[in-house]
Amino acid sequence: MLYPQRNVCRDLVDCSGLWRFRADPDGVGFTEGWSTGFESDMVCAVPGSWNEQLQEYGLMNYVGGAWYQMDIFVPVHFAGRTVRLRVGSADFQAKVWVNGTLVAENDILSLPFEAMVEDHIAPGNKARIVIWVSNALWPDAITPSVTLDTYVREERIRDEQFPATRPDFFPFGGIQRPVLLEAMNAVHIDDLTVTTEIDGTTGVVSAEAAVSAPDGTLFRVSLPGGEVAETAVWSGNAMVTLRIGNCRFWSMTDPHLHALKAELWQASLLADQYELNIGVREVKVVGKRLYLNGEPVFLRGFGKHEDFPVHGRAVNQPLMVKDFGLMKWIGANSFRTSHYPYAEDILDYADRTGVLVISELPSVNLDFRIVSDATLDHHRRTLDRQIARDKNHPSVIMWSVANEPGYLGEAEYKSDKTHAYWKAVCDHTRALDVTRPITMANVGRIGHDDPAFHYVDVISINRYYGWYDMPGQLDRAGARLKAELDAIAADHDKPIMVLEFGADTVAGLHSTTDQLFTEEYQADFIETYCRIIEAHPNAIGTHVWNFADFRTSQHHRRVVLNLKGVFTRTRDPKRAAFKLREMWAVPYRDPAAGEGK
Ligand code: BDP
Repeated sequence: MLYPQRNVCRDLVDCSGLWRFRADPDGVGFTEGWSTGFESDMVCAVPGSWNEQLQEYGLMNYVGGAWYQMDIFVPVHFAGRTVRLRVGSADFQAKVWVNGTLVAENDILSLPFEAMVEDHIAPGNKARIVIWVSNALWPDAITPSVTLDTYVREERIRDEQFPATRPDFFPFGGIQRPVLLEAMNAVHIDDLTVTTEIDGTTGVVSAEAAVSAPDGTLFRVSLPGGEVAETAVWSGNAMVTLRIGNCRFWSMTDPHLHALKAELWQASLLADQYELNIGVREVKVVGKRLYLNGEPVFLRGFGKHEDFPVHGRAVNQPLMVKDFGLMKWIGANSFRTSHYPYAEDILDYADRTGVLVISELPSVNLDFRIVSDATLDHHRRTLDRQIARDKNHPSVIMWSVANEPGYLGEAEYKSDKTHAYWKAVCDHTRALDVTRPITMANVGRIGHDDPAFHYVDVISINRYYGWYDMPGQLDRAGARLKAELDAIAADHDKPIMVLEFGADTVAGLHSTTDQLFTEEYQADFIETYCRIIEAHPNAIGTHVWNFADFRTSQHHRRVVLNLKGVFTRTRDPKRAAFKLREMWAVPYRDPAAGEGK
């Protein structure tokens, strides 16, 4: 899935801006024909979440459908060309009409979708784009819905969150990434898959294309160093391999990108061109270690969120640049896109800056009492889309296929059905991408005999001893954490990653003794975990929960925000940030490395 671009063969129109907006809690828009256009005084900025933006219009906690409309001028030179409409994300479900014709429907969370629209537009005129978006989830989604009834039925009324959501982050709604119109020739590259290998000092780059082009069209790939390879298209496909001598490999310290140029030629006519920044690197799990270009790596970093005042979950480039600056300042080398795929801008920037990314699917708190074939189908289709979108990023080193399934500790989780589910999900992931390891974030309530551990390459656990359990008692918490790491290591010869651990902290609250919510406690909590994890021979990383405070649904255990950030929501450092900076200035030392000396 290629991000639209502007070059000698392609052009694009960015439809960002103020779209006409209308909430539709009762779904009347469908019967009243809003898909051809509707009246409203209200606007919503795209990209943007509607919640904080339209708080004063009653939209803060709104869960349901809403309509967006924009009349966009289609340039004259789009005439006679193939035109692709691409919605970067519209959470969580959407339908799109162009000049009254339904062109796309989407139920894949937080990922792009597209439609070819040249038959529905008249270049030189405006085109009306209408998008219906709903931030309501459904029971079979890979992040299942909950309602007030769920809490009542389960006799957990004190767990009710408003808006009702199981995940511990706000269900922001809206068109949160750009809407783009891209023009290209009828003969064009639909997709490119680039994989890289290291052969001594040589970089081996394979570029495989899916194309709309007749057999015999020339597919040509070149690199800035002068390497070129070409082949004839056959049956909509083409593949070439290039070798880069004395290659500068992509790494954390030298994130070198090569601007790969893929082209389609019909005789002497250039029909299409696409430029892709690639990094030559190899990721592998061998035994209990993770390797980048043959060197073991220890991941130090965070689970994050796309979350900021007013913008909500929308792509926010100044914030992105700031966050990467803070990660560099603190000494982090990696983050996880908890708990959904992030905007492409963020992955591009990670490619440029050498930050490693665990790319997580938008699957949170799967409930194995209600998981169905439809859930597995949704999981597989999401994998298809996410891997199609993110496969060419050198920064993406691992897929996390879910966060905290079995969250309620339901008995159904430890069953053959769950084994079959994770086997199917991991098999599907490997069928799509053999070049990256797979992980999944296990929840404390399921403990360390999680069926998924048998199918993933890296075992990941989220743990909160010293917070939800054993509050204020870091000695007990640390002993428990160590015992659990040992128990997992005894059962599985695989790397272990601690993907979440953290403590809510009110910036400015202090205490001389261990006290929840204080800055000192958060710093001590994180230090205790980091020391235990780094000393464990199976551990390959610590990701603190969370990088910054973030908005949640309303619940008595959250003071507007989840306060586990080491930075506040507006990015001021808490004491733990300085503690991490001090600890992460000291290089990781592999406890197994000294053995036998
Ligand atoms: C974990 C979840 C994460 C929460 C965190 C917490 O994966 O989304 O925000 O706990 O409780 O269970 O802070």
